Amino acid sequence: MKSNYWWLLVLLFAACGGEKSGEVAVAEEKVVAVPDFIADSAYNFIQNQVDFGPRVPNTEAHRLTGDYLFNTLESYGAKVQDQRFQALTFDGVKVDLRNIIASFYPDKAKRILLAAHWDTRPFADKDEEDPNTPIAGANDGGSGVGVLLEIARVLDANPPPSVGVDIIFFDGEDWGTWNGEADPPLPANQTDWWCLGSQHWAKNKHINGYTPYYGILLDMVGARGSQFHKEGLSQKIAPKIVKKVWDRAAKIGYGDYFIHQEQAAITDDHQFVYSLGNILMIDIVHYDPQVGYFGDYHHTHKDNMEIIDTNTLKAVGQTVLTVLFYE
Ligand code: AHN
Ligand code: ZN
Repeated sequence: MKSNYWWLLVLLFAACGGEKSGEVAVAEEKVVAVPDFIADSAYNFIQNQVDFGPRVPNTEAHRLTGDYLFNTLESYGAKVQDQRFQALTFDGVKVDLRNIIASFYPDKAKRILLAAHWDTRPFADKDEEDPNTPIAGANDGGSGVGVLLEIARVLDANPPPSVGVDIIFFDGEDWGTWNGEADPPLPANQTDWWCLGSQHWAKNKHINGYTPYYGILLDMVGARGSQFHKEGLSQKIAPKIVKKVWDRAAKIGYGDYFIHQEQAAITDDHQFVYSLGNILMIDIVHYDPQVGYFGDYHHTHKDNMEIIDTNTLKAVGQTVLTVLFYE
């Protein structure tokens, strides 16, 4: 909150200075009060998920985590809905899946959709020591949900933004094909082995004709030292939204995290929200264009609480929150 008053003073000063010297004042953006995103709180939301154990579909930890997410969103005043369905994994398992959909200020017409996946990968196929056991998924799964739960908490505790906000936790994102192996043929009603929840939701939206202004997906947004480049598909379908988010990050001091450089397009939930659901959604995802892949913890047992950093959570959370309040 302090920083908002600071900006106000700077603007007033700039405006007065301009008048005195007879210069034409540059049109300044109206200052909006943006609440604080508390990174320690987001961290705790990640810890709570990890404490349930791996959130692998068809397990008790997955069921209990789903209830925890539903109840937590409801406790922050959102109207929350479950979307339960079944899907088939690449290795032939029929999984019971659950998308969790929360609406804040459901009567507002202009809406922003925020999303993350809440399931975790059932194996650690890129781990050299122990590839056959499920990962903790602190960053891959946990971090996006943790940031969005903190945004939900902040929305409840503060005067609302002008826009309505929907938060979707997609299930079944991360049971895709084993690293390096070819995709088996798909069932008729599935487009990909990854992202089962977003595929289902995009074809069966919780509200008929639901058309948010745009969407932002968060995936792997909590690791120490992460940088976020402009993901290829996001940049292709919604360059203005990407620019808006990256410019906002720079403006509030997170330019070291949000890099003005494009990276390859990746398969992630935003792809299906766009291609099957016709909604412009961008992806904020930790992907290292130098390495040409996700971080070294990706789909290994390194993806635990030790790699989570509140500075990264703050950069992403405060940026997304600020974008919301400026809409
Ligand atoms: C690819 O592996 C190319 N896409 C999967 C995206 C993903 C997995 N995000 C988190 N885990
Ligand atoms: Zn993953």
